Amino acid sequence: MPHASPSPTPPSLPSLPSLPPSASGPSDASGADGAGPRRLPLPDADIRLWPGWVPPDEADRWFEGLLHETPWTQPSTRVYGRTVPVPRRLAWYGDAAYGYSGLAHVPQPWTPLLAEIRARIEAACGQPFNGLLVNLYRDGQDRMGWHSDDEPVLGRDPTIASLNLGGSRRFDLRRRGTHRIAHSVELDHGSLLVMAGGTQHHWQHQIARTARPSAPRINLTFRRIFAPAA
Ligand SMILES: O=C(O)CCC(=O)C(=O)O
Ligand SMILES: [Mn+2]
Repeated sequence: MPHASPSPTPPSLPSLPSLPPSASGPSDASGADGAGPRRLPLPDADIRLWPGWVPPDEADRWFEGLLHETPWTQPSTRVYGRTVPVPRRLAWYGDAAYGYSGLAHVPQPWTPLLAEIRARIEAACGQPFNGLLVNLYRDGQDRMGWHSDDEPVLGRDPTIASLNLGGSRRFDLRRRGTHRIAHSVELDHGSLLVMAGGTQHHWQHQIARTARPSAPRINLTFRRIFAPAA
């Protein structure tokens, strides 16, 4: 897949702290195509969703390129004392190994395509990222359980930039210490979700299994790692 052709640059997110809160916005934060990011109406969180952040043609190119070039793995993890394979495929890119949910990810070198995407994400967020977890959800059975991205190597109040390509999936949020889904948004092809501030401290998120027909989906979460994992 060639990646050399010039492509239109999507608009940048204004720097995150300058965006006004939109607690009065619609609960699913959708309908903002072409209008910029929207802040989700959750207390103690700073989560912004930008549907259509990357134009569809380019999102298609990124999806196809990543689907075929990524060395997908399916590591095992410990769940309630049992070792089970994670219910999705994944790959870790970065400058250092990264421990996540009991998994030790061996980093792959950045590819030209991922370097291109990272540059665009960094320009949008106004900050550098040196780690990336790429997840492939092949169908509705593939999923990611409740968690916060709060590993110590991410530092306090990490900014996580999450790019969505391919099939749409529902992203659920609940307050830590509770079991009730407080908010859900649909993450569509080309959308960008940015979690910042105290979000990881106060909230958990998941991509639940679904019985609905679900096209393959690739999610990229860009992170900033402050120290190599032990
Ligand atoms: O697939 C998603 O949208 C969520 C991914 C995620 O939470 C993670 O990689 O930590
Ligand atoms: Mn996460």
